[in-house]
This record gives sequence, structure tokens and C-alpha cells, in this order.
Amino acid sequence: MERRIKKYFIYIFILITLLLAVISCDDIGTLIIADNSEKYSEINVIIDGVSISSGGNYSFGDVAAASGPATKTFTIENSGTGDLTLKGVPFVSLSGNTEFYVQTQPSSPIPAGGSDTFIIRFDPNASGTYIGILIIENNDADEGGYSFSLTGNGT
Ligand SMILES: [Ca+2]
Repeated sequence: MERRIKKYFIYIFILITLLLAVISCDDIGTLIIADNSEKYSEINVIIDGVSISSGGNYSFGDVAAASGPATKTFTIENSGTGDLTLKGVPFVSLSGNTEFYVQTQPSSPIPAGGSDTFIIRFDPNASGTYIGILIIENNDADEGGYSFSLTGNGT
């Protein structure tokens, strides 16, 4: 009699175990393996093949006031692993002498390993020294307010 009860308990235990196994088989999930390596952007601004570091200066040199404006194409590079997002409105903004202005804005975001350009005009109307401050607000971890000065002489 006692053996029979033990047997029943064993059967019931096996049944419950199988039932639980079947239930857990129904519960099919999706295993997502996420890339948890930190993505980052890395800004670099280049003019005529030379980097201008944040806090630096670019000189347009002498430009005759009587003639047309000087234009220069700057390149923004992203050597990081994630998107470089430009945050300013507009993306490239200028303060200082209005003889400097942004003719063409870059686009945003700039993908990892990518680049885009913007064009600055310097159009002096009289002789003298001019200065502009350029700023590119972006999501680079340590250069979020990339800024450099522009200088030029009207002759
Ligand atoms: Ca940086």
C-alpha cells in the first residue's frame, strides 16, 4: 500500500515536471545580443588639408575690398564610431564682424568615418582688420563647443 502511494507521488511528480517543461517550451523568447561598446563621435575641422584645433585661428589673409569676396571651403570630419550630431541653430554660427558669413551650411548628422563641408565668405568693404568667431555645437565628448577665430585684412 505504501509503495503504491509512493509510486503515485512519483508519477504525479514526473507529470508535473513534464507539464512545466511543455509550458516553458511554449515560452519562446528572442535572445538579443546587443553591441554594448560605447559609440562616440570625434570632430575635426580641416581647411586646405590642415586641421584647425578648437581655440585656433584661420586667416583669410589680404582681400581687396574693391574686388569680390574670398570664399573658403572647410571640412568637418568625424573619425569616431558613432554619428556626429551638430546641435547649433544654425549648425555653424558666426559672431563678430559681419564681413564673415556662412555661405553654405553642413548637414547633420555626419556618420562615423564621414565628412561634410561648409563655405565661409569674407567680404571686406573697406581696408582694415576683421575678426569673426565661428562655433560648431556638436556631440563630441570633449569638443562639444568647437570654436575658432577667423581673421582677414581688407586692403
Ligand atoms: Ca574629441
